[in-house]
Amino acid sequence: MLNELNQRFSIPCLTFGQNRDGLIFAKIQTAAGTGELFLQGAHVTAWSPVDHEPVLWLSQMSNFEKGKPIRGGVPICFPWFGPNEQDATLPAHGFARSQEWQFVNAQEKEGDAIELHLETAIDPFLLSFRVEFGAALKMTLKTQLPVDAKSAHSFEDALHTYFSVSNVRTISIHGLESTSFLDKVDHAKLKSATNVPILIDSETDRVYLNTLSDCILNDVQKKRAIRVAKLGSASTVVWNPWIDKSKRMADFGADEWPDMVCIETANIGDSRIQLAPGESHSTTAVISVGPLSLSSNRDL
Ligand code: TA6
Repeated sequence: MLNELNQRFSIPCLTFGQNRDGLIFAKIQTAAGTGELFLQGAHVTAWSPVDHEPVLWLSQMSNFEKGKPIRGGVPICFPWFGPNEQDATLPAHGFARSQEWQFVNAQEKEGDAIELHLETAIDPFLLSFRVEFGAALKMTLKTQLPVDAKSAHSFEDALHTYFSVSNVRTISIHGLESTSFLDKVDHAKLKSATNVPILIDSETDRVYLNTLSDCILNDVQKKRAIRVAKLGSASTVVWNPWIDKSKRMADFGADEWPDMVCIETANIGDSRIQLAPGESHSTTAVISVGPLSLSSNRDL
């Protein structure tokens, strides 16, 4: 399989490798930056635009084993988000992140970018994932319900992006000030808009509702702002496990929580997507890095 991939798809900026547990990954190196993706879960695990520090966070404790989710990067949550409400024995966040995807194609794009295309099937859906590694990281998850499906079906999805930050206690997240949310740290209670940027000072697990807004992650210490733009997504999740939850996760270092925050591009709960036979839906996130764009003072 590895040799076949390297023969069929290898181009100067793309090579395939395999870890000791047999997981195959693609390494990207172009004039626009570097990146990495594992075929298991079509999981982007690294992206660094040229002249920038890594944008995505990956746990030092992560598994890289068959059938186990990777902790960090961009897990794809599908066809449900979080625990399965009907059957608690099913894996959290669905099947997509721990099953092998087929590598379909690699294409060089403008601006020294490269797009990878992968596919998989999760009954009754067909999934296609395209990720462009360039000056920006552009990811699109397309879900199709085949025309011969017997009835309509619905799903939840998320591009569960882990961002690398200098210190989660000093960052601010902008763009959700006027949006109400479900507070999963407080029994999923519905909370009204705070009208201020998000500051993380305790375990945070929020599902922002009915929002098409871009988010800006302002990291003063890293002197950078990360923009998360999106299409086809009506929910945004913001997560940091803080101290206690970090200790309860085996694949997460007890002292790693200050280094990351998740801003997830999703369709969850009332925003779950319903497809009729033959229909499809695309969820897109476009991540870019730039200079601090908002006042460097947290309390705006
Ligand atoms: O996206 C936030 C969340 O749903 C949290 O509730 C937390 O559990 C996180 O995902 C990680 O989930 P995982 O199944 O990867 O441990």
